[in-house]
Amino acid sequence: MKIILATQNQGKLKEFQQLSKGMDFEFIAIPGELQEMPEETGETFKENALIKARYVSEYFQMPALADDSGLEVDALNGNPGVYSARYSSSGSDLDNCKKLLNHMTSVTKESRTARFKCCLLGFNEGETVFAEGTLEGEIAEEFKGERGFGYDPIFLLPKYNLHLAEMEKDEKNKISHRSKAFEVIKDMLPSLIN
Ligand code: ITT
Repeated sequence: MKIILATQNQGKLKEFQQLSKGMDFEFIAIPGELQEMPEETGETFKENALIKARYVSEYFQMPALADDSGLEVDALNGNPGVYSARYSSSGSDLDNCKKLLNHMTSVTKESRTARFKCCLLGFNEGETVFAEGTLEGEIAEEFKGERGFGYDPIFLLPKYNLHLAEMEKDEKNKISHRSKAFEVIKDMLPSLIN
């Protein structure tokens, strides 16, 4: 059974392809004929995941799985949160990271705690399944590492003494917010399809 991954983020897509290896489902990218995704007007990750999954599923009349995720920084009262992808004016990964580091220059090491959150929502014929995952860490003081995407170069995992972008992709996929959510939702997907 094919499920469309309702994302335009290549970094997420690559992680899903690896996470779903050996499964009964085939996850496919959004077919080329869909020109635009709807605006993410939700106030929560879950609302935005529903907007994306429903739109793609109804457009193609197929099951779809959406990922809405982001970074919550305690010193910034949980921001950028649902605005993580649109934090800087360009919205590029580099500019988003630079803006975040600029806002954190006066924040001490002890107060730099943050977490990635991932909400996954599957949609088919009006039915939904949902799961979420979290990865705790800190906002680093500088960029490190070339792997991953988004905020990975400035996200420090104190337990490993590594930035997320320094980790091998297999290692990130063992501990990430996305893999935790995926681990839960993968067992719910059959109920959506049958
Ligand atoms: P889609 O909506 O098309 O899926 P998007 O990139 O716009 O793609 P979101 O609205 O969910 O996705 O925004 C997620 C933001 O959080 C975006 O800036 C990502 O770079 C960042 N993010 C999510 N997961 C991440 C991860 O594992 N590592 C680093 N940054 C991540």
